[in-house]
Amino acid sequence: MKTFIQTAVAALLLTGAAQAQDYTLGGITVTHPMAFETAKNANVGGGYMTIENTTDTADKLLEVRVADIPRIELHLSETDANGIARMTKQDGIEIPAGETVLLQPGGLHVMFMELGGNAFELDEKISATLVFENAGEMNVEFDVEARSAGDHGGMDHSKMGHGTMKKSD
Ligand SMILES: [Cu+2]
Repeated sequence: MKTFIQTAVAALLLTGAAQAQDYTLGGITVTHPMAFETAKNANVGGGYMTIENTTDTADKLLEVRVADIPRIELHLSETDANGIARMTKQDGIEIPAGETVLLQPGGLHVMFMELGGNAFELDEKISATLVFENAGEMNVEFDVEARSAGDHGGMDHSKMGHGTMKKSD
């Protein structure tokens, strides 16, 4: 039966992988870039993905570009001992050799800013270019997905004043 179970598990893994879009450039693989739908009047939205570096050289995500969004930053969300969440602007996101880095709610994320009323709508796709120091420029599409209960640990960017943001530089 072992063979049967292994086959079944492999089939499940393949099915799961097929649902999320993967992008590969050089030794960098980006899995499931996504953003949550935003409120109509929201000015900012968060972007998330998994980035794997299969090479033996460190790489770095330097910036994210989207044609219609004038300002996009890379942020780290952290919650201090008093439960106050803060976002710090990052000077790129390091992707160490052979490692996988998660951009996820409550941690590292792409911050789409100055949306100016162009809300992210459910099932929309946002065409973006990820710029890596070594791998170069990778075109991806962020899937806009519904906010879920499991997302409550994430920061509600639409309510968060950027006055609490500290710049690391
Ligand atoms: Cu942010």
